[in-house]
Amino acid sequence: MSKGALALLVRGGTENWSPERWKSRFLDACGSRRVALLPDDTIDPNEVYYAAVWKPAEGALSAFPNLRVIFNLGAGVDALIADPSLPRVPIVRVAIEDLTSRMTEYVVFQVLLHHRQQLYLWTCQREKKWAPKFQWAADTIHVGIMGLGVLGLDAAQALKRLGFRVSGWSASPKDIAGIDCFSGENGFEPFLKQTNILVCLLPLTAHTRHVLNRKAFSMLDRTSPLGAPVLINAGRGGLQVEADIQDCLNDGTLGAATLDVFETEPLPQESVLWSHPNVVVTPHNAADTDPVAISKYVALQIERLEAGGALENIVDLGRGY
Ligand code: NDP
Ligand code: OXD
Repeated sequence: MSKGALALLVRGGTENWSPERWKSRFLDACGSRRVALLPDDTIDPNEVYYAAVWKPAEGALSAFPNLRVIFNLGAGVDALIADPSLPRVPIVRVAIEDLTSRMTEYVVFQVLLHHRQQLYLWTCQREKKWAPKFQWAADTIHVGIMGLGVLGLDAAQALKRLGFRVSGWSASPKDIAGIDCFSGENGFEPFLKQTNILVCLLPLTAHTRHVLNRKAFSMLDRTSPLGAPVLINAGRGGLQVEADIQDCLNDGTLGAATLDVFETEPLPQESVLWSHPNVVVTPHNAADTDPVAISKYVALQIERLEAGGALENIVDLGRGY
């Protein structure tokens, strides 16, 4: 009996999303199973049981009548599930140690960058100015993390270990040692009111779109040694209202921002965010997805499923994440 093939549909364009690189890793991980990088005229659509995808073209997956599982090659599924013709099969997203620790590195690095006044120090260095400033302790800063899922929780715990006061906001109530937990609409304002550095690790859904807006920024706490609050968004660009971020940086409602994700990616050349002195821009690679670790994760899930086991990290389409 045929093992069925795995079809790989990867929208490339950047070094870490090279389709050929993904194919080579999947060939290593999948043993004797056929791996076809689409478009591939030699593949019989009936033969495709599994698809591993990143931002496939709308409708591309409906070509496979025997599809059993769609593996999304990242943690966020917003782009994938926006396709109304998506086959009704389980969608599995990435939730693995490799990706989680990369995101935690990013969040810790960016929180420390703002906490340790690195933007100011870089300016001093460029001007050859020896001008130390008072440096406050970590426990005077309250970091608030939006999203206490796989990524948010790990980042929260790492920041807690560094001595920051940490709180989190999620859809459902949580009880996590050492972390002040808030949830739902009622928890939003009290969560923001005690936050000095706001870190967003939410998925993009109908409920979370544009949650990072002027109204939210105005509620952040301004009484810490940091003064004006800081925004760090590594979730999705659709979570933020960029015009509000720019205006709030300019009128002091926000002191600084680190943005890894944008309403339009790549960030357009004309965006003022590129050169704003208080903004750190990174090109959506807070937590690069590693083809070696992820192809192994997918191959293992297929093996387990075919041995009668259950899939892990299935997306709940009702919630949208
Ligand atoms: P999870 O699904 O594990 O966690 C999502 C968290 O968001 C949960 O705590 C959930 O609450 C919370 N949440 C969802 N909707 C709401 C809402 N309406 N109000 C309040 N809280 C809400 O996701 P991950 O942690 O794995 O990933 C989060 C996101 O990070 C991804 O969806 C992706 O967009 C982004 N990402 C970005 C990367 C980058 O390189 N920039 C890399 C990887 C991911 P609850 O726990 O109650 O369900
Ligand atoms: C992801 C991403 O969702 O890289 O994994 O953005």
